[in-house]
Amino acid sequence: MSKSVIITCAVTGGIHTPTMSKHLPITPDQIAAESIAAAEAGASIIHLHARDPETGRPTPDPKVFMQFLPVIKNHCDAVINVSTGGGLGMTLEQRLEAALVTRPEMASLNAGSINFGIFPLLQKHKEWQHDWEPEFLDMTRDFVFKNTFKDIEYTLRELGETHGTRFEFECYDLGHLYNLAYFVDKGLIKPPFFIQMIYGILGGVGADPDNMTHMHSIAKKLFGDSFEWSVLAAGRNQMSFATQSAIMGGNVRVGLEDNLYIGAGQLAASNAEQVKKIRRIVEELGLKVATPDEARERLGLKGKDQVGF
Ligand code: KMH
Ligand code: ZN
Repeated sequence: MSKSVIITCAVTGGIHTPTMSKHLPITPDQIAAESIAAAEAGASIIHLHARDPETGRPTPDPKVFMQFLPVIKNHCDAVINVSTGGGLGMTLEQRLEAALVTRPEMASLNAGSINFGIFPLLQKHKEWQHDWEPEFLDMTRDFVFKNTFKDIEYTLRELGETHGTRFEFECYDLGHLYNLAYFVDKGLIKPPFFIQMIYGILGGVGADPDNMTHMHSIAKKLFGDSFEWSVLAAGRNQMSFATQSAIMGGNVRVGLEDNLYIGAGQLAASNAEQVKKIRRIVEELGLKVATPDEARERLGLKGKDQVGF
């Protein structure tokens, strides 16, 4: 019997900027409303970053997170996943601050360092709402998204061991699976763990379907049946890669963090629109969508009542 498909929705992220889409949620109220609607549409995990309500710039400030996390928790059952990726350019301490304060059921953990190039997005707009937007994108020509073994171990210990938070392990390339295998061998990552394979970030592995089949088969060799896996692809490959993952027995991630569009040249009006689309696809394939409690059970999460918000 095939397992149900866990839909994660990453509602705002720290990559896209306000000029790129008027539908990108910025304020705590917008982030809460988009998250609750995505959960109602079928997302069982909501992956969250925070933004400065005035400028839309990614912020690590736990006080901003605390303006939307309790609202989401009180209005839906979805698993809340607090990003430790934050915004490009933040220190690891800044990136971890909100998760250490809020002790969520789940947090992202980036499984290796990469060049993280989002500067090609500069070509899409001539005018920007805020000065920080083009500066932020341009900075990534010379930017390494640093996630060293020390950083990963620190996060596993301080957030995982200390607070019982479990992780969405973000793997942007094949080598990141081997980084995880090192920590599995050390006993710092225990099954069932959740691997998020990421395709199409400039600096990471490209969005070629062969890369997914290869990464999946290497993950099986390294980890056997002890892991759950999910796929996100940046930009226009989002839905086709999510579909391929569902067909191969994996889970899926959608949301405006990863892609602002719903079809060619057509901006998504909301996160829920993308969740509904992948849900339709999954159900048309004859598969079921996982409930939040099914996701909790499969990923070994501590429970909604064990968080710090
Ligand atoms: N923006 C995605 C490509 C994180 O939040 O830790 C990766 C991500 C990172 O979701
Ligand atoms: Zn993220």
